[in-house]
Amino acid sequence: MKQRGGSDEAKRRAGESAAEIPEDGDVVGLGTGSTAAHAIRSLGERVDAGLDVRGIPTSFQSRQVAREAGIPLTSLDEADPDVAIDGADEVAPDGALIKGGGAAHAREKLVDSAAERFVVVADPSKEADALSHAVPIEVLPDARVPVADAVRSAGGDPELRAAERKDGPVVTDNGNLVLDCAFGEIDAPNALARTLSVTPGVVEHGLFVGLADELHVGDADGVEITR
Ligand code: ABF
Repeated sequence: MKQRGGSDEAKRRAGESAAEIPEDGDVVGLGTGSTAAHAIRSLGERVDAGLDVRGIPTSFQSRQVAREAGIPLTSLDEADPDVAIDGADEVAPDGALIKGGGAAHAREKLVDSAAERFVVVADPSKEADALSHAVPIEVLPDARVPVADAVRSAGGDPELRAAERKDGPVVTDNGNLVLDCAFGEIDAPNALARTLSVTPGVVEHGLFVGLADELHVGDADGVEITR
């Protein structure tokens, strides 16, 4: 699995810390990315030891990790998550996030926002004084050009995400494309989020504002938890 940014040890500590949260009977949103994968594997060890939880994956990748870890799965059709554990690409001091580096942010936002408690797992490389990472926007394939125009009108610089291992674009689990949109430092994430949300053809964007309840940041010495 691709490792972005910080050390795998820091990610593992953060993931293991968050995996301690779920209790018997809980439904757990299972995030995407390498940090969330540590949480899923750690939760799988607790399931092995007798913990009774069900998971709701946020992507094909997290579904695979959860199946390998032996976590029984369910869906939003059946239950709302009590807890969701998910990674991030950038975390601001007020808990606003940019997500979507794994192109899974549409289902991540669905599951994370449905959860009673949304726990973000990260390493220190993700923390920033202000959000400035490019914002991933999942778009319907036919909407690529009009959405790119709308992003430019909003002051952004859109770039179609290309697949790493083959010619052509990244295609999401939902069959859509991703525009990575650089806005520089984002002064008003809420306003930008609203603008993007109402743009026709946008399936979902990676600004997660006002959603995170708790942040677990791992480093070489331990885990810092912020609520
Ligand atoms: C997902 O994986 C994303 O929303 C975020 O883009 C990314 C974080 O990846 P990692 O934990 O591998 O750094 O949670």
